[in-house]
Amino acid sequence: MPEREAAFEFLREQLGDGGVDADGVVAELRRLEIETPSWGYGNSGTRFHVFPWPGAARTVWERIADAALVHRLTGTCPSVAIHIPWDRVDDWTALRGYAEGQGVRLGAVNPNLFQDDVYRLGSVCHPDAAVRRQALDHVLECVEIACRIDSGILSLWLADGTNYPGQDDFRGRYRRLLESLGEVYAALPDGMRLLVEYKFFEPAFYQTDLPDWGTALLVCRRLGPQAQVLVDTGHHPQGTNIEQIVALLLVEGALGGFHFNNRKYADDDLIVGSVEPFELFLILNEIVAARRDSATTATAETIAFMIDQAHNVEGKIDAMIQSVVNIQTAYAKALLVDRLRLDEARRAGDVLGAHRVLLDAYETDVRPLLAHLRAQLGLAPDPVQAFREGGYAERLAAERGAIAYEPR
Ligand code: PSV
Ligand code: MN
Ligand code: MN
Repeated sequence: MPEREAAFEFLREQLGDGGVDADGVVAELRRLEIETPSWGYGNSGTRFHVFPWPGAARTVWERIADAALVHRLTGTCPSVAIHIPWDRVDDWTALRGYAEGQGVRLGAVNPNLFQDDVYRLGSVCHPDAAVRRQALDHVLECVEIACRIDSGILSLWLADGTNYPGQDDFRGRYRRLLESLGEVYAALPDGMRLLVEYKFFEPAFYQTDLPDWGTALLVCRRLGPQAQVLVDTGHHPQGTNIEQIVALLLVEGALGGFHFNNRKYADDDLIVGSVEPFELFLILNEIVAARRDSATTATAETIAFMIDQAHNVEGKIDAMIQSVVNIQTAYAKALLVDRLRLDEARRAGDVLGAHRVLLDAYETDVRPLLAHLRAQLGLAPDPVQAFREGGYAERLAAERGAIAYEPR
């Protein structure tokens, strides 16, 4: 028996002693799907500089090809989110066909309401009705694109807000927000979801129109059940308890999806789980718990797991694979939590006993489980190593060169 399988057998036995069915965990891991973002494959940077990365994707076709490579190496990323206009093409059937030929499908459609000069004072909250109209027409075009590519998700992030007290009227902006999104909602076909993303800061630094999960939830409540909240892990103040937000949104049936990344950088450029893997585990633990609770299973089962990263000083594909592996790892650990023991400890008031149940799962080395899953899928046990040793980066660098490319 190869060493890898022996490690899995050993772990299977160990987990079995604790009442955990390792094969069941592997089967659940197999169902996990993570969407990667087209914009994470091109060059990007800070407002100070964009460092060109040799081989970074330069066109939408290359971005899709790179997402497909990530899927081939990980087996868990069958779809790729697109951003309009960065990924706009004349022939959507052709792009869709190309993606499918590469083994992936087009996923969430992200409108862009922040890069045009007219948006200086906002987009759908702008004081001028003509600008709001332009913004809405763009979002409505994205709904149409989503229909053409058969995507079920429109994910919306607004850069709207103000920089100075007195600059605009809070009540007026909120009403404009509701009215605008009401028009978007009315255009959604059955089965399409509008995911409303919040961010507590930037690019407007005094006031943000969708600053937090509470405001996003209020808006979704006004709109209807096809509108849900999108939690971008990078969009919170440092001390925020994101797993609690996740739990509350699950109970409210309002958790639509995630944009995974690391908030250490303030926004979204670092690899998810690279700095706070325990937090990622705790977030996924809430999801697993909600899946086991009949009152929340339905919502928990439809959560869109999406990565929202744009890498500055590192290789794009390598970084994306590491992000995927970090999510898989945290999810595998969340699946190991002994929920019966946790419940008992909680009921007995055993504060630290309950905490230790989580630590037991978190401290388990799940690499043999993941390697076993990949072997089932016919993949290399370590996708990062497979990418690094497969000559992909060198081949792409030779083909594409190092041209600074900014999609804007
Ligand atoms: C800006 O903060 C942002 O990172 C949001 O998280 C969006 O989801 C993303 O850009 C793509 O528009
Ligand atoms: Mn995001
Ligand atoms: Mn962001």
